[in-house]
Amino acid sequence: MTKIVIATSNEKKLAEIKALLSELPIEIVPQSQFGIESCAEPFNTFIENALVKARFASKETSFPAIADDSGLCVDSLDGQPGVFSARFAGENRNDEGNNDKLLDDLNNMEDRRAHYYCAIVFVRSPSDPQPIVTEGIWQGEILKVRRGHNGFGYDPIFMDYKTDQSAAELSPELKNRISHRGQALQKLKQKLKILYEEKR
Ligand code: ITT
Repeated sequence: MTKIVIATSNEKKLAEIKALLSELPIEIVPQSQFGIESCAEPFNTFIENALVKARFASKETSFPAIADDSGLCVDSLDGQPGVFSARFAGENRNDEGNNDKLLDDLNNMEDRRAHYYCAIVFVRSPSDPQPIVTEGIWQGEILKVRRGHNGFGYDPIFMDYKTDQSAAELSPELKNRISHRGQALQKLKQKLKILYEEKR
């Protein structure tokens, strides 16, 4: 079975990715198994950062790699925290602090619309001239107080428009069906199926 490295250090993300790609005839290996450190994410766009993470993991392991770069974009903050979502409250990643900062920044604000965005990149090798790129967007708004205990990151304060529940109130299965990451991974899954199942 083909091995594919998942280029993330975020265990919660890894679990979501694994769940969605479980039916494919591939062996999913987290980059932690190779002792890989996170690489820098210096770009202003999610797609560029996902590409750099995927290439780095593929280079370090010599296997194909999948990376996710994602974040929360708030309309009234001109799309912030965006690519800085993981480090919104400072360099030390901290979901609690990030949520507190966002709630403070939106204090008394009427317009609380926001969306999660996810770019997924798959590379066959570090120099793959044809990376597969997919994306997903999840619309909602920022709550005034935390709700729910599932998920990670901004999930307790992100309300999904379709269910009127916070992302942290959704079951992991439902979140994966409708989320930005779920949408991007379902598209990737279709493309990987063609690559690994139908190739002669
Ligand atoms: P890797 O780079 O190692 O994959 P990371 O968590 O640093 O892990 P990103 O740079 O892509 O990943 O930052 C994503 C951040 O966006 C994440 O830490 C959360 O703060 C937020 N985020 C993305 N998807 C989310 C989700 O499904 N639920 C909640 N927050 C999410």
